[in-house]
Amino acid sequence: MSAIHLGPQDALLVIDLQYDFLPGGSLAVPAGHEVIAPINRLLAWFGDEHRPVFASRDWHPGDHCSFKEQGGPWPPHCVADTRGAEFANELALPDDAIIISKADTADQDAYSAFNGTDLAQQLRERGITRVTVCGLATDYCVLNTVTDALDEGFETLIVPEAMRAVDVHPGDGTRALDRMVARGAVAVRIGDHGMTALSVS
Ligand code: VGL
Ligand code: ZN
Repeated sequence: MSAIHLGPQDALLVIDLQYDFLPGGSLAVPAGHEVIAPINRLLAWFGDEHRPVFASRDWHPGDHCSFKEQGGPWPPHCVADTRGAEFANELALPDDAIIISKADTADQDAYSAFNGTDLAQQLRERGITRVTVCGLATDYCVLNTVTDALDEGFETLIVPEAMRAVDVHPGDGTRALDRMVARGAVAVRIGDHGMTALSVS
């Protein structure tokens, strides 16, 4: 197991930690709240090292194409400027977190935080070449963000203990993790102060 050292190349990406994806929300991810404590440890560490934090959010209009009423697969969720779209209050986001809103027009969905946003440009402007990805949900927005990050040329660390899956089909989350690693993401675990790479089996 090798320790990860943060440097000027690093940023943290927190994916969609919004009330509608947490227990009680309209598209609750099972045990989604369990990621908050590990993500807060990551936030403390990246903060100590003065590394930038990006927080994505699903930011849908009320008639979004992914909603069942519009023929999509999901119940209405994360409608812009509603409580369900707010970041969880328990999440210790720094005041200077950079917020990336996605899927904010009615006719397009975007699971990836890179899709239709300026995330890649904002990372490059800051000299970021490596991202650490955590959040919800493993099998949708995290998976698509991670594969886009790799396609965009970013070295990509993933933190399985700081993610949870929707698991529409049992095993979707595990398969998503396998796919991310197969594409080149490096799985890490959170240690006492920092992260270590998990050996790939
Ligand atoms: C997500 C389903 C629909 C996600 C977003 O954040 O993973 N999943 N919209
Ligand atoms: Zn959505």
